Amino acid sequence: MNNDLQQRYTFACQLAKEAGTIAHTYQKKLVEEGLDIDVKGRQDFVSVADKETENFIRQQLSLHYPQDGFLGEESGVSNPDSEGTWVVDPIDGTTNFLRQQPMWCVSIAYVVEGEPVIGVIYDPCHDELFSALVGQGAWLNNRPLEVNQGDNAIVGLVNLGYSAKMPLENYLATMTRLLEHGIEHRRHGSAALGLAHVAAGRFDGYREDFINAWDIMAGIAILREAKADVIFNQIAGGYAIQASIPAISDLLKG
Ligand code: LIP
Repeated sequence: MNNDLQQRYTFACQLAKEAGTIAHTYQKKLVEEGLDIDVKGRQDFVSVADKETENFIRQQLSLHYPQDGFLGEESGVSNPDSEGTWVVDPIDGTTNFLRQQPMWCVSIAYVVEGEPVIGVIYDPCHDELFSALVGQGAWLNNRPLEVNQGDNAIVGLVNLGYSAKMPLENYLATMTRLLEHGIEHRRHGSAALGLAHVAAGRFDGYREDFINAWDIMAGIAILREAKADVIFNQIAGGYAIQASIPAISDLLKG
């Protein structure tokens, strides 16, 4: 294993936890102090917590890996021609965060030639670190993760994401097809955490038909190491993502 990658993985795991603590501190102060919130678009918000958490991550990565590229949801791209790029969502599930709900996380991925080789997702509300380094397995804290490979899986629960950038009919058709096959769904509003929960066996699958790189790259690395079926395609302006236990991959795809 490339020692540099191993060092980046270890660093990213610690960095995600430190960044998560910063964001969680903001959330805990929300009720007393409030937060300045900007509206980026329909159901798309950003607060000083997002910006400060991303600034911290970006500064630490720039200090320790100045030659690496960076793509952050709030601050954009730097060093785009570097060999590897850190792809970061400082708070994935921003709407939940701002409404003092727990379904949000810090997502950090290291991507080489368009493929995530390190994925780290930290949920500060539950102190859960989901992580993977290519070839080294997927982990939840110190527990190895692997999704159910059989066709005897107790299949029943899928996490769906929705973006208004895609026709509502697509989302409704997926929901209907699943329900017609007796499969329930939830919609938590954090793609990164939803993907991590598939790797942990809490959902049988995740699908979202338009999503950004910073929402999915860490989850893809983790799910591939957890032996899930992962399909992600670049589309105009973003990606489409699907990940599941093998038993329902075709049904989820439709
Ligand atoms: C969110 C995604 C979610 C999607 C939301 C939003 P954010 O990311 O994780 O899956 O449906 O529209 O993009 O904005 O909370 O970082």
